Amino acid sequence: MTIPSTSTPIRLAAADRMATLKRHSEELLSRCNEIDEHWDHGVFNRYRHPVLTAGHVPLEWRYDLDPVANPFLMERLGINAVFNAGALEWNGKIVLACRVEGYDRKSFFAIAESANGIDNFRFWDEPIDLPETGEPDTNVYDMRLTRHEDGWIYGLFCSERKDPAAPLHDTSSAVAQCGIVRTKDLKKWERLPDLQSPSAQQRNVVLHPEFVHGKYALYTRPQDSFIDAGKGGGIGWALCDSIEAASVSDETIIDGRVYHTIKEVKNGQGPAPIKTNRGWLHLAHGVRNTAAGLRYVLYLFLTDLAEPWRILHQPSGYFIAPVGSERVGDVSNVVFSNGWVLRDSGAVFIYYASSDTRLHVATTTIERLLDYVIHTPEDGLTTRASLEQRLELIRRNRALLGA
Ligand code: M1P
Repeated sequence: MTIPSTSTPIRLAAADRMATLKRHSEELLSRCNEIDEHWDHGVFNRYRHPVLTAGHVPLEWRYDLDPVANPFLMERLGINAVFNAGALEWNGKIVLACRVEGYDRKSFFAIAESANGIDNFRFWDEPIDLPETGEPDTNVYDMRLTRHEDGWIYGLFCSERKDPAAPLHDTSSAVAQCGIVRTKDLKKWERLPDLQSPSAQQRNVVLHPEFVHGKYALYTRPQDSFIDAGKGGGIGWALCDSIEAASVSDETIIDGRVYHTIKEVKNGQGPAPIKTNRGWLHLAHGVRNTAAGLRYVLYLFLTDLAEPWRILHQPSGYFIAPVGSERVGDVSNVVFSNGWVLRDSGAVFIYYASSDTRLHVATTTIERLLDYVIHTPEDGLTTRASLEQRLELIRRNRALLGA
């Protein structure tokens, strides 16, 4: 059968559609974001719209714009989701190193930039051209950006490969390890060897911004198997002599998993901690099981300035949990964050993804976060302890109210 050449009406229809696609894309990209006034608990602001979605990805990354090669103007390489982003202030703007996932389930990293950090995020011309090691990554995701005192900006991310030990019928078992890149300009990235550690699996590895005892310091997450923590888990702390051949032998758990808490099943460090006058402020995610599957929430804790592995304060419960439409997506009931920025004004922008699908911002101040982390009661670990915390609050309030 001979295939007819594309007719003029088809080409004109494609041109029309291109104009419409461009208009819709520009409407989405330039949409203003506003604080959600219905959300008011004094800790942080939520916003009406996500800051980045699959729809924000440039059309030329998805469509073949050549009318001869693609006469129907079909999307050739669709984008499934934009989520889990590392964050940095860069030339007075906010840049996000996003996890962009194609229809083929593979992720890549791409920088999106906004002047105010709240709306009008636009991707740079091309995704990050990430070099490989000698062992190709099947997938990469969740880059944490750290501006290290050695002068480099590091990106630590998860590199996933099929488990070479898996039996033939097992097409799912994978090995997760920590990939490392560094840059000075966010454009040219140098790949360093993956982190070597005693753990079978490593995800959520984060570089501490300062040397500790003259060494690079890492937050790790040792795990026995790909999904479950097994006997491992918890946020680990490890030192290494070199970042160019990063290797750790000891991982000390500084924040473990605990029964009947928001981090019962697993937890992981979020972005690099923020240095404050009261200590290092950490954002992390905690995971528990429910009859409907895993639930991921975010929590905060504060560690000692001189001993960043020593926890000083850890509020009970979650700091951010998915609400409303955030609860639905490819992996529902998930919030995850690997990026936040402290601005000179004291404002803190927290970039969190919902349900592995889209990216949001929450804004607050460092003053509020420190107040929250220092003064929110810790988890008493029993229902009686929780009840006593609440009774103490109620009775103090009733006395204030003269009741
Ligand atoms: O699907 C939720 C998250 O699951 C993983 O996080 P963790 O290793 O803590 O289970 C990551 O794959 C993350 O990207 C994802 O958002």
